[in-house]
Amino acid sequence: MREALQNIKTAAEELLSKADTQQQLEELKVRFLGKKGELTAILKQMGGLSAEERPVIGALANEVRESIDADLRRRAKELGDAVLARRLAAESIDVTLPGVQPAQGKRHPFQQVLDELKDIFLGMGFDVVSGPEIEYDHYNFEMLNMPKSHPARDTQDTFYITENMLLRTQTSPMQIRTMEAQQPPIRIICPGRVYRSDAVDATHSPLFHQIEGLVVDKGITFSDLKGTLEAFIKKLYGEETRVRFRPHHFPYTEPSAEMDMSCFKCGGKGCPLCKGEGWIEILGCGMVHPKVLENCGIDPEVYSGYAFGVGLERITMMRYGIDDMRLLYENDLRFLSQF
Ligand code: 2NL
Repeated sequence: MREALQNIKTAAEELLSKADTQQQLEELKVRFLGKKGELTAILKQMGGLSAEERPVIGALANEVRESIDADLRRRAKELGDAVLARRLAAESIDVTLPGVQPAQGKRHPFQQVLDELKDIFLGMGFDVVSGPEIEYDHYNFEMLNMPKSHPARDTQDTFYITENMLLRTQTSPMQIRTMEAQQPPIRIICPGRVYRSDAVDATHSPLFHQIEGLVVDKGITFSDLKGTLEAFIKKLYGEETRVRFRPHHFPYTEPSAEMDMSCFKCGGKGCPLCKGEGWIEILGCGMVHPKVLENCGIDPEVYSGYAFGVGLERITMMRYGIDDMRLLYENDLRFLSQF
C-alpha cells in the first residue's frame, strides 16, 4: 500500500506539471482526490490493515493528499499568472511613443479681416445683417435708382437667373430690404458674397465679397460719413493713416465720393505699391439718394443718410500685403498658414 500511495503521488506530480489548462487541473483533481478517485480507492482498503499499520498508512495517505492538493493549488496559480501575463503583454501600450500631432486650423485671412471689421462697426453701434445671394432685379437695381435702361446695370457684368432674378452684384439689396422693413434710425453693415461676370485675374474674380454700410437718421450729414469712415480706416490700418475724399458718381448716392487712404507701405511718399501716388483707393461712398429713401418709404424731407461699399478682397490684400487675389481663393495651406 505504501508503494501504491507513493505511485499515486508520483503520477499526480508528473501529470500536474504537464497540465496547462484549468480544465485539465479539474480533471486531475477528480481523478486523484475525488470521491471515486484513486486515493479514496486506497483508503477504502485500509480496513484490511493491522492495528499497527493503519495509523502509519493513514498518516502517509494524508501526506499524499496534502501534497497533491498543494501541487494542484500551485499549478492553478501558475496557470492563472501565465494567463494574466499574456493578457497584459497583449494589451500593453507604449505610452512613450510620440503622439500624432493634430493639424490645427485657423481662420481664413478674409474671415480674420471681416471679424476685425465687424468688431470695429459693432463698437460704433452698427448691427450686422445678411440676406439672400439670389436676388430680385427689383432689389439689386430698380430700388437703387438703376432702372432697366441704366448703363450701370450693364448686363455683361450680371449673372441673370431669370428675367427678374440674378446673383446679387452688391449687398445693397439687403440694405434696401432693411429700410423697407423699418423706419430710422438705421445703422447697419451688410457683409457677404457678391457676383459679377468677370474673368479671373490678379484683381478680379466672378465671386467676391463686399461690405456695405448704411446709416439713416434725422440730421445725418457728409461730416458723419467722413468721421465714421476715417475712424474705421484708422482702426484697421493704424492711427497714422490719413484719408481723403474725391468726388465720384454712383446712381444711388448724391453726392458720391471715393475715399483714398495714405499708402500703408510708404506712408504717402510714393512707392511702387501706390504707383508713386502716396494714396490708395479704398472704398466708395455717398449720401443716400433721396429717391432711394423714397423708394423704401422713408421721407427724405425728414431723414438723411450715408452709405458706403468696400471690397473685402481689397482691404484683406492691403492688410497683409498680398498682391494676387487668386492666392486667397486657391486654399493652398502653405499660403494660408502664413496669416
Ligand atoms: C463701390 C461703392 C457703394 C453704396 C455702395 C448704397 C446702398 C444703398 C443706398 C445707397 Cl441701399 N448706397 N451703397 C453707396 C456708395 C458706394 O459702393 O465701390 N461699390 C462697388
